[in-house]
Amino acid sequence: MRASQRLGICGLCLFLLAIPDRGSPDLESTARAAEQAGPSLHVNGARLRQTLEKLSEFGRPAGATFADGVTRLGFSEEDLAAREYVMGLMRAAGLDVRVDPAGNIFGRRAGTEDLPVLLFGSHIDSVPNGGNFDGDVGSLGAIEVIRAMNEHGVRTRHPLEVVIWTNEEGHHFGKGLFGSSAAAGLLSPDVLERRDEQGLSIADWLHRYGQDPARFLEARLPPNYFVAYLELHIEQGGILDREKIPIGVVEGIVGIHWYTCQAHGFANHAGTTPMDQRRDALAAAAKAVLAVREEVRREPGRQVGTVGYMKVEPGARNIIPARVEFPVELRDLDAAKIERIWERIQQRFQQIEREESVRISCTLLSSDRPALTDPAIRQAIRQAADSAGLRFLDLPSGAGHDAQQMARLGPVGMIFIPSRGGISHSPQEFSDWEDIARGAEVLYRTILLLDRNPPPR
Ligand code: HGY
Ligand code: MN
Ligand code: MN
Repeated sequence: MRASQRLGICGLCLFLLAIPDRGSPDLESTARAAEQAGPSLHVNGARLRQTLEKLSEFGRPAGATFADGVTRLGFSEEDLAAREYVMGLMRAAGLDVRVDPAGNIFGRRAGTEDLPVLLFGSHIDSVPNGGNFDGDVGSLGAIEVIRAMNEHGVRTRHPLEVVIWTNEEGHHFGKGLFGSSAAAGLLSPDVLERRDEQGLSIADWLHRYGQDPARFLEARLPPNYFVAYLELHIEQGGILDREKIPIGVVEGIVGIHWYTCQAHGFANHAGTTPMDQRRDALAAAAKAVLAVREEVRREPGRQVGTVGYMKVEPGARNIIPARVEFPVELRDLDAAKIERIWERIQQRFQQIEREESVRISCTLLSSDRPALTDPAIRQAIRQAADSAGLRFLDLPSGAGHDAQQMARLGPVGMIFIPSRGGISHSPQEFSDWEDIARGAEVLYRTILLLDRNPPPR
């Protein structure tokens, strides 16, 4: 990890109080006031925490507590209810709220000039049995920034838009970054026919989200829609926590390939079929899992590969498994490396087919390109952290984010805060409330800096 760690002025302590600015109307002095505010926060950490704790109730298991995490899948009743709560927060903050044909929620705050927007936000859907911070911190942190600007009488040149992306995790329907992909014009309408375990299609869910699937392609944002896209997010890894550094300046976001594979064997009697006459789909799939891990480890670097589940049929202890479905997920900052590793994995699968007399077939479910963040936005984030007296560290993102789809449309930046123990996609996912407030403060200050000096096109 290139630790371009630069120490900012180390603030002695942070005040979790909104320091009332005397409402200076002009932009220059407002932004400068923010920069010169030192470690005091403009955002209200206690208020932000309260909204995050309320959001965590949508999809919390019955009888559970905050610490038990959440299941709030994109395109689910829990997500639908949570969206109403979040849109209520946006309206209460004075934002003009609209929902696009892919279900993405936008909340607009007028600027003083007719300019492209400064866009910032994240997602509120979760993985199954996930945590209460992934996506939520950036989504509700963005709304807290708007409230803080209202309280401080801040006007910006650029219109500001908070965005809540639909179905970022993609657990439903196997298309991650769904809403931001639609906004980037990367999805064709045939994706709407994908069905979930209840037999409902994405089109059915879009109707439930108040949208007309026939207008799906209108979700694509026009060219030059934003001058910069920013996303505050938990790191989901352990670097910042281990280094005890509160702010991460994201260098780039990994590409992610999702494949779905099937091992096709032959069901037969477990007692009467000799061991050398079996076509055992599960034994073949087990070899395939280890082959994925070996091929990912075969070359140096940060690449990762995962087989997250197996579905075995018919699934009885006295029948030789006939069919096994398993996913393969590959990630790296280098798309060519992902392809190279996948080639090697497929060769290993062909060898397993010969050894086990089992056919293995795989289809590409989705692939999202890696994305580098914008240097000028990275510098603005460093400057914002510095002005708040916060140390920062440049680092890559091993997690995928909506920002990587927005990078197709314009300059993006991401601000990370530490994840305790590097744990995420788990009920044990946790970030300190002070770190969350600090992250929102850096988002606040970065927006003001970019408003005055937007990144070059
Ligand atoms: O899977 C990911 O990297 C992200 O959390 N959706
Ligand atoms: Mn996320
Ligand atoms: Mn996630």
